[in-house]
Amino acid sequence: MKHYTSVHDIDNINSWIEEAKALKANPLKHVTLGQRKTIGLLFFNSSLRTRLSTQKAALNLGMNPIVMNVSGDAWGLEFEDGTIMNGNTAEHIKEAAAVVSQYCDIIAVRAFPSLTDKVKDESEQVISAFLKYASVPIVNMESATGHPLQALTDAITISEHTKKAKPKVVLSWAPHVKALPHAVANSFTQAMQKMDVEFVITHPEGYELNPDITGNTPIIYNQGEAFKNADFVYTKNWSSYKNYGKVLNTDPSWMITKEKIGAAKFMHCLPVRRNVIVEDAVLDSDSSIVIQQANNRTYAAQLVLKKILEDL
Ligand code: SN0
Repeated sequence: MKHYTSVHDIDNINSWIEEAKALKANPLKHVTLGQRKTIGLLFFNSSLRTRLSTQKAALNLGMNPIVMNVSGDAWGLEFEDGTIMNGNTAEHIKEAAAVVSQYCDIIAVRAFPSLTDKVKDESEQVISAFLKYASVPIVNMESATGHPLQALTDAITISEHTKKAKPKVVLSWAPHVKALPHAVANSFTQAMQKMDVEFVITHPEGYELNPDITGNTPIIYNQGEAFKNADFVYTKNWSSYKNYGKVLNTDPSWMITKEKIGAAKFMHCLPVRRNVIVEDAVLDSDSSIVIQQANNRTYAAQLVLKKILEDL
């Protein structure tokens, strides 16, 4: 594999899940594959799981990770072509990506959307510029519209925890005080569409995700109805897509409670706001598999890096 920027780069999700489970069973099996290879992790935004699990994955493959908080520590980067750079940006992505490519065999990038400029966000300005100007493989560690490492993790976790051949999986919106990206929900939707699951989405009206992504997936505006016979309730807040980046609703009746989810397992990519997105009683019970889910971040990343290293 050359790059991993979207769920569409997963050619066969079932075989990827099995490969990831094998890595989890024997994480150091390929510890010489990445020897003397460097991965650069570039963060334009905060991270806990992605930053640590991707380093852990690289170390399990014998790679050397180097990490930078680009927005805090690097020069202000310019992404527009032909600009007179007499403002706040000191370095163009053309030079930056070319330079970092000389230090790294793989570059992984996290860059969230503006949530103010839909056209710019959908153009995936940052990840596209790295794809264009870097000369090494690029891994998406959450971009404006997708979080494919998280989605692969989620697919692995559902496969590990399901008791049925075809479980019912519900993606539920939940309230949040801030405007959050669509990336996790988008990639989760794309992953579930590739898996053999009964998949439905529930959210208040006005919170429809990009219809090009949801496609034929059923959208049920009544959360209780959507949760009937659910095996997995995957929860995430996102801001409005139609009324781009706006918080239309913080209705606490959409919060996930123990009563609502019944016997279903609770999943969330984390970080999660307790008693806003989900009540303590869920997170502090066996219904929650968020910790096990986060552990799988390492093996999802390790599988992706392994596939890239094998094609270097
Ligand atoms: C990010 C998001 O895309 O929603 C990252 C998730 C992996 N989440 C947040 O920004 C949460 C911030 C907050 O204040 O709760």
